[in-house]
Amino acid sequence: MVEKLIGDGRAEALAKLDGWREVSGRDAIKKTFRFVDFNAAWAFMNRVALRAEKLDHHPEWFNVYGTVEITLSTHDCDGLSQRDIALAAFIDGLGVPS
Ligand code: H2B
Repeated sequence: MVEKLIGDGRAEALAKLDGWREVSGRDAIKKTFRFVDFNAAWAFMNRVALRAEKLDHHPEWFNVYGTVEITLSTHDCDGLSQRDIALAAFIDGLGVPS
């Protein structure tokens, strides 16, 4: 079972991320990315997808043309875990505009 992030550990983990917001009504974080066109958005999604497969941790996402909205949550603990933080940090590290 994956451990849910709570309390100080959760606050510390979230503080390391860039621009991710907590989703209201569920235990998840979300960030929106904007690209010049669909091609750029898809290239980004491909990079995230390859990492998600490697981590065995997958995003919930929504794409329209150059916009990609990503929601991260851990289904195995029905909330936020270190796995979400790791994937979010990887995505931040790609250095794309948000
Ligand atoms: N992704 C996310 N976001 N949460 C999970 O709990 C999860 C996952 N679990 N990807 C993984 C796959 C699990 O279902 C497999 C069996 O390891």
